[in-house]
Amino acid sequence: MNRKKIALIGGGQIGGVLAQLIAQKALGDVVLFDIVEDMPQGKTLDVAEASRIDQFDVSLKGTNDYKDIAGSDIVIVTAGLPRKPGMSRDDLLTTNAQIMKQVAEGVKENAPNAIVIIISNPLDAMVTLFQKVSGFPHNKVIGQAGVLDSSRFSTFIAWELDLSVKDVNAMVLGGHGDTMVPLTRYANVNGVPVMEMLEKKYGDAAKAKEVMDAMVNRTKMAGGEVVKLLKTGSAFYSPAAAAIQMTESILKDEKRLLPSCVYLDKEYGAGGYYVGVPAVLGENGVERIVEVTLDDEESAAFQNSLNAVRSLVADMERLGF
Ligand code: TXD
Repeated sequence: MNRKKIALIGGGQIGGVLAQLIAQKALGDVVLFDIVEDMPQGKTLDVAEASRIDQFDVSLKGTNDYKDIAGSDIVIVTAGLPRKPGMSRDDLLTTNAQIMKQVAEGVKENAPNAIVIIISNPLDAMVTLFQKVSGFPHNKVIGQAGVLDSSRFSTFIAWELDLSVKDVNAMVLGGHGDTMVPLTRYANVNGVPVMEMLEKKYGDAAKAKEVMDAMVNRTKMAGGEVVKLLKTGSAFYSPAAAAIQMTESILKDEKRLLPSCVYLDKEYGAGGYYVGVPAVLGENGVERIVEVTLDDEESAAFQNSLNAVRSLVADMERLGF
């Protein structure tokens, strides 16, 4: 049988939606791993029982045993605690680093050839740690943040301009935190610059900038906005959708250009850090990194975000990881 196999490490809110989306899109067989007994078995049973309705033939297995992930083509990691209201993503560092270390060891031992997508927060540090502990090649360890942050930004632009989000192209670079960098100058609607459309709408460049700044700020704070409303847990539908887009690009070798948390050596002058930039994702994982030309202001914002990632990684190392 040559169906693809996708392992999900963490069977919580995002893990459950991932299992359902993979089944509905028939991307491959699913193994849902969690340390909580019976829960992943219950979730996969529930998703599988919709197979007649949703017309899918993939198999779904819930497990508490890493051995079941053997032979996985893709591993998506959501294991870890989510934020509570008032917490920053970085507040999760110690707990989630302990979890990520165990996960990296489990994946290394049981699915050594997989391409891995990390979702757990604080994202940039968790991707760094997974790669360090597993020793997997950098092109096979990728973080999901940019696809979601960019979708959030695009959604706000579509609402503001009162047109279909399908035609909005907007990208967010940098770390997955408050310093992220929504690229306003490149944002467009089927090629028409968003700034130009805002200036026409308001007939005033200053007002257009004010509206754009508000959308940029809402994008930066979008995760927290959802956390505050949910009160327990953080966003889960949209992060799952984002990881599925990356998974599809890899499994089907689509080579889509997606903002992803990838390892940068010389690119962007990053010097050996994981941070969000546009990357071509295909059957080999990260196949190419695209360097966007940044003006002085964008470049300073990107460096600021990179510095935040550097200090997060330094904190993690100080904690002994
Ligand atoms: O865009 C992004 N990258 C993100 C990331 C957007 C939103 C949320 N993001 C982060 O994803 C969030 O801050 C969390 O760190 C993860 C997972 O979020 P989710 O909402 O799915 O959290 P849950 O529902 O608490 O699920 C986490 C599961 C839960 O079932 C635990 O039992 C399990 O992780 N868990 C473990 N699984 C395997 N191994 C270990 N050691 C383990 N510890 C806990």
